[in-house]
Amino acid sequence: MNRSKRALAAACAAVFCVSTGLASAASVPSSQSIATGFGSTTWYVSDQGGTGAGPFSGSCSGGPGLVITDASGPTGASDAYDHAWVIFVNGVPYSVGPTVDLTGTTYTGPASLMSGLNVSVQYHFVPGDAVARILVTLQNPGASAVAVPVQVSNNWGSDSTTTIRATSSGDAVVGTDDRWIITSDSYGPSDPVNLSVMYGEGAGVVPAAYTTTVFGCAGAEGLGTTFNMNVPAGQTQRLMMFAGLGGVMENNNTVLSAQASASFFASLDSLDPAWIVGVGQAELDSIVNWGPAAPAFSSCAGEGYVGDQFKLCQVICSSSLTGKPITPLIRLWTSTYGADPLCPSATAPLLVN
Ligand SMILES: [Ca+2]
Ligand SMILES: [Ca+2]
Repeated sequence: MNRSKRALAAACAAVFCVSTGLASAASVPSSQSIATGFGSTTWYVSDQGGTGAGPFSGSCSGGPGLVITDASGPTGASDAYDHAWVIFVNGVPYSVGPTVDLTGTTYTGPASLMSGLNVSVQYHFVPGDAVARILVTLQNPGASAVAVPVQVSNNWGSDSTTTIRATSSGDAVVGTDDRWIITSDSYGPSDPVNLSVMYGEGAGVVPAAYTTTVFGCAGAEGLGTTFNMNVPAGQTQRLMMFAGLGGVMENNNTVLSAQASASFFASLDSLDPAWIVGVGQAELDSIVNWGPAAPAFSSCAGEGYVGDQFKLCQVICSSSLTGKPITPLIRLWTSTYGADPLCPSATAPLLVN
């Protein structure tokens, strides 16, 4: 977790943007194992996530339902999940059927009419980190608003030894004020550490409830999340969530690294650009569980900087484009002006860590 890693990720994101743009869409069977190349990180997906009894009861019976059945973290530690990231609409699991689109590491299910909404779910498995992005699209084709609960159900591989290691509120207790939650087993950890990011700062829609008891699958320990949605007629709303494994941005399996990584999942501005690759502006604008991003940087002059501040802005921004070391300049900026500088090369503040 350091600036160079983050800057590198941003640069890779730009390149990857081009490569995914060229990657051809392919219709593939819905059962897939997707290794992302970040250590041994591997995600297993299928359409067997049904429980027979809704999101937070029943069992992993294997009925229709899109699911990340399991995942291995960057170190190769296996058994992150016993079925997770199943999306239920009013208690019914979203199912993709026999085939899906797989473009690069982006797995996209077809739209399915559920409770009056066209629902689709996409999993994007980030190549450079042990991170999955879960994007739920709810499109209302009707003439009146649709109010419906959307439930997200995760059963942990850590089973009866599940331990809540950290939450974004600063304690080890799960509450709806928690944007993210880190759990693991009570060993080394042995199974991959699990980071679950359910919403961002400034969100218009946050979970109405969390439960740590879900459907049974080698125990019922997990994280169940309920969003009470209300999608206006003719409109589209989206929910974006993230899953992290092990050290998340580091190739290890420590709670400390997962916790350091979690701090980057605060807002649209702090997210690594690589994590939202492929999500267009219109889609970002429709995401209701993250607050809007800060206005884009225009230019040093356009920001209204004058004198020394204008000159320092120019040096930092031109150096950030050429890759020269800029940390001392950023420290000077931050200590003088009390905020992180912004540059056109970065969609997020240039954080000093
Ligand atoms: Ca379990
Ligand atoms: Ca908490």
